[in-house]
Amino acid sequence: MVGRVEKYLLKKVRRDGAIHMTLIDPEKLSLESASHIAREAESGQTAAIMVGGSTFVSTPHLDDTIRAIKNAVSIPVILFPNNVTGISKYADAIWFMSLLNSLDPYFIVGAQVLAAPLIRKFGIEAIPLGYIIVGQGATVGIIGRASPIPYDKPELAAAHALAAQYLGMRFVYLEAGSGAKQPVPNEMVRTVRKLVSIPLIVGGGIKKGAQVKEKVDAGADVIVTGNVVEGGETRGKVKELVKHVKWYRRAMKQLKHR
Ligand code: 1GP
Repeated sequence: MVGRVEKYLLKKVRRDGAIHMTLIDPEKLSLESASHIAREAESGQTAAIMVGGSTFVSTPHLDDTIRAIKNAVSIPVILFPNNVTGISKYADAIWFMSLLNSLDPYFIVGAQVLAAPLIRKFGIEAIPLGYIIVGQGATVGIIGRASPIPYDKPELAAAHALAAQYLGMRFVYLEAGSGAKQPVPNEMVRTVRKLVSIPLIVGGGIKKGAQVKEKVDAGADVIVTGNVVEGGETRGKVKELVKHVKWYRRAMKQLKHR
């Protein structure tokens, strides 16, 4: 069943062409910084706040972080868990994700089995997501025991994404890893876009508006940034990224009206 947060995201993607989401890593930030960044990101027009990190965070700290963010913003707060410890009852939704190119069944379905009853008990909206790690894979690749898809194998990424769609997942995420030196290549985004019709999320190492524009032009529906907005001046940075997210839609509209 498609829940409230998912409906909101789909509607926004349809309306704006593509959207931006801000990732907040509770491992790195105090409660004050997390809520400050979320507030600034919301006023910069990010569509939702994702909360999660690649390594361990205590559940009480995660709970406190989500509550602080919820108090600061009215946009949805979506969990982006790396394990069962990444669940908080205070969140609006959770990416119910399977790391499709993990070598360890725990990250494909094991953690999900442990998490499912808890998610039901807490009444958190679950949004099914196929998660694919590409390139160097960064910390998440190591923790998730992934066999990352090389940057020059877009057809492999597309095969994974198509498998996600055929398995009934409603979103697919191409992840270069937080702080990746090189984001997911445009060619890979383009190849995946040609094959799959579910919304495509792209993240990892994206810092500049020009990169956002390229990914959206190649077919990304959702751009996720984390690191770049953590260093201060969040509002201005998010505004710039969002401007480029919306660029494509505007350009298409202008073409239509000619
Ligand atoms: C990581 O894709 C996200 O899961 C965001 O990456 O922190 O590099 O923006 P960055």
